[in-house]
Amino acid sequence: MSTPNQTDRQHPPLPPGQQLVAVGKWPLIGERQPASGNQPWQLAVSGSDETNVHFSLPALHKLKQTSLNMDIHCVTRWSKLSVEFTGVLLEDLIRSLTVSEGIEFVSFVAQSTRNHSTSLPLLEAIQQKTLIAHTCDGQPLAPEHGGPLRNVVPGKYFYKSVKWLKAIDLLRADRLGFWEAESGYHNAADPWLEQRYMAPTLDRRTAARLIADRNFVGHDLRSIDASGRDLSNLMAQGASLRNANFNESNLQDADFSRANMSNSHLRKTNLQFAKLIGTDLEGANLAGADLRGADLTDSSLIGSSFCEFDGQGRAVLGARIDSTTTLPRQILEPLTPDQREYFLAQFD
Ligand SMILES: Nc1nc2c(c(=O)[nH]1)N[C@H]1C(S)=C(S)[C@@H](COP(=O)(O)O)O[C@H]1N2
Ligand SMILES: [Mo]
Repeated sequence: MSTPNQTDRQHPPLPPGQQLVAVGKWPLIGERQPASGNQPWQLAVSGSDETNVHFSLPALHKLKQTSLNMDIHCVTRWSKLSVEFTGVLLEDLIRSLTVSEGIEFVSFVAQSTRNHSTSLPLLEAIQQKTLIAHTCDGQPLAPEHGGPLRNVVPGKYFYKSVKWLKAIDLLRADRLGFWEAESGYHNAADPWLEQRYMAPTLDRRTAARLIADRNFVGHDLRSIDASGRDLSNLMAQGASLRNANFNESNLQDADFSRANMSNSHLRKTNLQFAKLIGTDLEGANLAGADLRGADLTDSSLIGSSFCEFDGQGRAVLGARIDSTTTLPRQILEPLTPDQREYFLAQFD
């Protein structure tokens, strides 16, 4: 399978497992503001034969400008179609430079307290039409979305697009980005191939022991397979359970307070009286889960699913809630419209 480019629309409009945000919505993901400093804004480029290469914003505006229309696909399963970014193509930016011998990768580095970055093979970044963008839909890029400058990479999950871009490092060896290292997000990030996560790092013996003990507290159990298990009363406060598979498991009375369960698989799980307080459930699938008595106070639900629909838009596998479910209405706000409607129909 190949990655479609912007003019190739024979593919379905949405990559697998993605759902559309409401018109006009653009969720904020990850860091919310740049680290202070870098005023007036400067973009540094390393890895060329020239020394000390910097571009000010006015200097970037003097280079050839390109506008491209792209679809945003977040790894946490929300998509926003047709956003127009304007700026300088990476290809045009580095054309004026002599890239040093042996360079094969590019790292995009943010002005960020955690030194946020992401990387790609240089050739791929160029082929994907990576843009150093200062303008979005005709307006200066908003600070919360990375203004004054971010890179955008059409055709990759959006974590390859770094907000508050301060440096482009041309490298001989790859340097894994923040989310790729921290969360196990796939380094290739092709949404059409659903390259969301690298292979699990957890060994099976450890996983089996933790499952037997029903104690996940504070552990890093990304991508663990705990499907079809009896895990009632599981203790999992603060655990990292990104992409964990709990499909059809019994999680009655489990405590997932403050756990990271983004993109976890909770289809048809029994979550009766489970504590999902302050839990990150972004992109999680809870279709058909039993949430009676469960507490979802302060959980984060960007891109989460609670219901599957048939071809006619009828709810076929909805999560079960009732008056004993604690689900404050404001936490439903970031759900996609069809998912929200499913709940609102339950409340009536
Ligand atoms: N500096 C910085 N850039 C970042 C992130 C971040 O946390 N810090 N998160 C990434 C992720 S995971 C996504 S989905 C997009 C979100 O961009 P948005 O907040 O404009 O929607 O930014 C990407 N770039
Ligand atoms: Mo993301």
